[in-house]
Amino acid sequence: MQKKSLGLIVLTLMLVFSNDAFCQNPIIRTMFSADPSARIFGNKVYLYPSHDIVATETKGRKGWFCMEDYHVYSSENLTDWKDEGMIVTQNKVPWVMPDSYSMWAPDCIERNGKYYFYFPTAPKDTIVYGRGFRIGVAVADHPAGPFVPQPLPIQNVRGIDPNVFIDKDGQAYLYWSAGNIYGAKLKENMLELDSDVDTLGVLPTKGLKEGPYMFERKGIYYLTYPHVENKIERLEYATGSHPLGPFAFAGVIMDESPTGCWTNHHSILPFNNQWYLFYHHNDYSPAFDKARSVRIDSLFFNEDGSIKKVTPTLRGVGTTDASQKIQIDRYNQLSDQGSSIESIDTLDRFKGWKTILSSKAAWVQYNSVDFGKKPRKKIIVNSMSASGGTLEVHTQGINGPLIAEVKINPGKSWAITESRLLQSSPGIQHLFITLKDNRSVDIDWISFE
Ligand code: FUB
Repeated sequence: MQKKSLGLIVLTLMLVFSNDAFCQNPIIRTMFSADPSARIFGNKVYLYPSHDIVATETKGRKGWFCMEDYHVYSSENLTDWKDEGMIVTQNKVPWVMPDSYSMWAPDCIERNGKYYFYFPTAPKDTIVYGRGFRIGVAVADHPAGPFVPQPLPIQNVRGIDPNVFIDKDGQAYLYWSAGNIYGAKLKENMLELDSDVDTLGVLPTKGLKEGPYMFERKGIYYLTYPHVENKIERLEYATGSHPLGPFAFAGVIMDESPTGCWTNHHSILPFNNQWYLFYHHNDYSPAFDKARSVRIDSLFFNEDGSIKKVTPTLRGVGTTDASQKIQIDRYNQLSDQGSSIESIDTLDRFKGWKTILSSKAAWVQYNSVDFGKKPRKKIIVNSMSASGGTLEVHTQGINGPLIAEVKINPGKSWAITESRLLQSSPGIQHLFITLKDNRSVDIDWISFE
């Protein structure tokens, strides 16, 4: 075999089997994930989402939320996420109704070296607990478990979407929802309420409110929550000077989903001097909005402490290493004409997306690619084009420096094309990929060597 083709095979295998860094949205690409609660424990961010699955005749209720367990994920940089495995499952919690598939939005917090995982679900003893949701706790010595569920749910709490906050003075609070948002003090043991339940009622009175998430910044307590102001949920917040309020409505964090995903659910945290919003959207399930996926975008504050509205992006956060597969379908911007994004395989949406450039001068912009210190020599493009076509790659702007011209051969299946770079600059670059003529090209990913 010729050296060149052997090299190409090795490269292809490396790219196929490498541990991809996915800083784009959605961030979990192997299963559905929703209701993200992100926490910093040690030097890592841990993500505790719900785990949507699709109901069948024998599993859950068709057309509705269906969740049987929870996984936890960890990351040191918000871009590489590791699935640490399943931590709690419905039929191994003593008080939970078997096969109820109702393991909804959870949260987790650390206190004195123990990790407390809070989760809402349906109890099996409806005579004792009534119908509807209760909230349980599972405890671990490590953020990724193993978690041991408590034998009974928390007394005097009925509802969903638990959220826990520990104030600077060490007092812990539990928040949850049941149409409205409720809050109470937690005992030092983190397993029992230590006060009456407050309805946090100065929020908008009309429309469902759920998914509370409390945080404090510069003495302001932010009670953030999804609310149905119109037809579907948007993320809002209220502020106060005490963890149990009173709170005054302060604004909208994220508008309703432009494609109609009915729920949104979030958490907010600072990491390495930047604030982030974790939320969800039904990226892998466009026709069914109860199979959702976690996203991250940056969040910013105004001088007065108010939150700037976050516009959801596909690009997400962080930089992308130039030598990895750069999924340009998670773009920053697309040209108005001649460009589109489609699933690679509509029967298996977890295969991801492709960018289609179909008319002359159509373009896609992908920001923050890290070229490191050494100059790169070539670009690798995984693409498909029935007619063959030519791509141009610019940096800095559509008319910025031309770094590559890639001629794609005609073909009916995905193929890798390599081209020498015309020039290469170190550091972080924004990429602009343009179609040179009218011959349409589908692009799966690009990479630099
Ligand atoms: O995931 C099930 C429910 O959908 C959550 O508990 C709500 O917050 C909404 O996201």
